[in-house]
Amino acid sequence: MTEVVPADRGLRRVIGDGDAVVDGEVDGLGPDELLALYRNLVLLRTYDERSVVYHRQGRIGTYAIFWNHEAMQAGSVFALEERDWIFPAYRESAIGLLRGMPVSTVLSWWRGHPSGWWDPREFNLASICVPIATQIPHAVGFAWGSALKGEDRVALALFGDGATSEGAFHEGATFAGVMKAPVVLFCNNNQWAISTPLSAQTAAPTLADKAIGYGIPGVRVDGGDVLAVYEATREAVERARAGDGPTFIEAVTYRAAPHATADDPSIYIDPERVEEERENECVGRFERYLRRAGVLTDDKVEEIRAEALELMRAGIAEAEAEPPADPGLVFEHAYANPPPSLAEDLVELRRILGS
Ligand SMILES: Cc1ncc(C[n+]2csc(CCOP(=O)(O)OP(=O)(O)O)c2C)c(N)n1
Ligand SMILES: [Mg+2]
Repeated sequence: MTEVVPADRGLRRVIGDGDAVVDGEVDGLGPDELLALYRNLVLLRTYDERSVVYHRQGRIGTYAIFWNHEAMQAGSVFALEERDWIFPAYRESAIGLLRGMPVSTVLSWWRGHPSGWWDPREFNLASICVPIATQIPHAVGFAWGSALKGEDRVALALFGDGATSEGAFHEGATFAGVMKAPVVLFCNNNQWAISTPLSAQTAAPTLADKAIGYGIPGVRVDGGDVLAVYEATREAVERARAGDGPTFIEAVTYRAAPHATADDPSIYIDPERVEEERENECVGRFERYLRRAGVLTDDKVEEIRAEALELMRAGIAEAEAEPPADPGLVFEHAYANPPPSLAEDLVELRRILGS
């Protein structure tokens, strides 16, 4: 039975505001799990903030900032088992850190270095998709294939609001619904696709409404509330594991940083709305919740932040210690039978690089 939360109903939330809106609790999450979740949020936040600095210092290339997306990433992954697979987009480039991937690997990816490539089977993490929505049919096909093989695996596909306008989303969601693939379609609705606002993206009242057309449940959560994200994903994972098929989750947030380091949002975005979002950003919200619950102290915050910073320092040092890649790699994997002009291009590239 399809259930969609109507547009006029509030988003699902667990974290209160420390005032009139009281804090909720999530079954099964004790102090240890809550702290583990906080650690994951801080790791992602630290990665993101340091990466913007590294970009400005010319140490990594163009970077897709995910500031304030951490709750959606950490919350959804926390609901998975290790054997479940993640299919990320560029906005989730550092999600592998939550699976024990070294920081240097992710940084190397952004440095365009081959040491940033990984074997997806090592972390049950597919490679990052930059073409919008292409990871969705990958995730659905993987999930269906796993089910056919009798494996107990769920796939989590992460994508943006803009991705829901792509053919690949439609194809993946249709297929997932019909085949009852054990997949979670997780949409981070940050209300922008570079400079295209949500209002120009769709006439649907909510993105979760789209789920009706695929015959799958659509749920809406506050994307800045890590506990609501976790709980909604856990339910979706349980449905998938029980053989009840996919769920579409729309996590609503608002992009509080530029699309990427190459973008200037000041010419199209509403600065007051950004300010509002930044004040209520997701890591601080969870931190205040944990303090109210008596789970987090100043010392613990310091320790967790220092640990994450140290990981970043070591990670960038390791990435920068990699010997430069052979420029021939740029050409090697593009053609089975390369046209002769490419050989000339490579000679020219080697001349310029002095390699
Ligand atoms: C197939 C395809 N078309 C266009 C682009 C160019 N492009 C890069 S990011 C982006 C916006 C995507 O927005 P959304 O899906 O909301 O994700 P967000 O960046 O907000 O996380 C576009 C159109 C692309 N990468 N792939
Ligand atoms: Mg978006």
